[in-house]
Amino acid sequence: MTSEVVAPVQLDFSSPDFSAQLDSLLAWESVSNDSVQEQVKTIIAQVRKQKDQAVIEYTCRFDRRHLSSMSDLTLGADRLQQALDNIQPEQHSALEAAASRIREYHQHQHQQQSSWNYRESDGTLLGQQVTPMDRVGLYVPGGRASYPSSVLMNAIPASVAGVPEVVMVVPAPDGELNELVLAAAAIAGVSRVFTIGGAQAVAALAYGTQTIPKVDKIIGPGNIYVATAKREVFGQVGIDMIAGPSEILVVCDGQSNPDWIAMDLFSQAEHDEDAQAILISPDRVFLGQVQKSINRLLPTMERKDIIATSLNKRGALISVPDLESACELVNRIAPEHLELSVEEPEAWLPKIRHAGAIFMGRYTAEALGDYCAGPNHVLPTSGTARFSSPLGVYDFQKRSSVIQFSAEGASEMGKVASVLARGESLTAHARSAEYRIKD
Ligand code: HSO
Ligand code: ZN
Repeated sequence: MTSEVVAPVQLDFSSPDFSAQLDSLLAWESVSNDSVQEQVKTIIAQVRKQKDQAVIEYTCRFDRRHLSSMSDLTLGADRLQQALDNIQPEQHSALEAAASRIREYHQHQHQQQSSWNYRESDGTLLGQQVTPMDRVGLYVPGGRASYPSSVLMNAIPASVAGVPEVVMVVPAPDGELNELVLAAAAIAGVSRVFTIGGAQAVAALAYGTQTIPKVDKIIGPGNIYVATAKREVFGQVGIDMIAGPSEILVVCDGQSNPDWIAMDLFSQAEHDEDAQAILISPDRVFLGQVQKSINRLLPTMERKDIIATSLNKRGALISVPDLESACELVNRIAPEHLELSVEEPEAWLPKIRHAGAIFMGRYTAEALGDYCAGPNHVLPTSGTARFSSPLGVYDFQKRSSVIQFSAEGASEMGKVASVLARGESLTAHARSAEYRIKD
């Protein structure tokens, strides 16, 4: 049992040790383990060889289920519809409300991703054609981190991108299913659900079995077995990023309600003992007030043990000389979620270069972004916002280059290609281009 005393480390931007302290605060080893990798490789090989039979056997073994055929693992459209009846009407309408905002946001994103082309003066046409993938597989974990909101966030962009089939897998340990997850799947337009999980589910989606269709890309979070399996099948199929623990970084000018800020830090700390919640402020008195709010509010929290462990292990209160240095620090940390709880967030926004999602102003709780603001809650973690972006419509599309030469264009460019091809000693290339040169 974790103690309820919470003391996130206190750091000072101006101290000479700060850089080293920051590095150790942010250090995060993405999980990888040789023995897990061996087991995962065996599971993948078995599923490739024995297909449905291997999936059934692993599911009986790992999820303690009694199954005779794949039909016991398959949920059709009527079972998903039934889940909508099984949940509270209030939950149903909240899921619908969230889904429609997520859909609308991603439709805007879709409009920015269209095909384009241009014509050169001799009639040559060049462009890019954007097309959706044919089929994607969504992995939904079982247990504590089985989030209906994540079903919406993963499946809706795929359907907005025009992917005709989204297949979902979700383990049902001991036969237990989460009705809210199934209801979210129904609302998000998931086509089929298989109640399987672990590396065997990833392998089945990557290679296909008699029953489970092979997909083009596997998305969605999972435990170390799932993450390892996704890495193993990458190349055979596309995968999304391997998510690390949740993170929140709050920059506050000291004028917000300290209870609000403490609860915002808790909101990500409660996900996971490895989650990271950091507050940066130029106001030392305010940092002390937030520490007091943390102490007072923590005992009221259902997940107080997880929050306490997370804040003690990876949390921090950082004092900075001014908001300018706060922004510099944000860019070094490149957090998954950034709250700019300051008077004029618009003035600071242009200074933020690296953050998965930016929550502007005192009213914009990060939690709203997790559920219903509209933008995606699948975001780059562990500093990867330096080079990657939120999950979006673009993750379910690919681009094809389109090239059409006019006779004249082919003649002109044939000369260029011919010279370059001969330089590479590729004569067939050269002659193919030369055929089209006009005399
Ligand atoms: N904050 C999580 C997503 C989530 N929150 C799901 C609540 N449910 C991503 O870091
Ligand atoms: Zn969250």
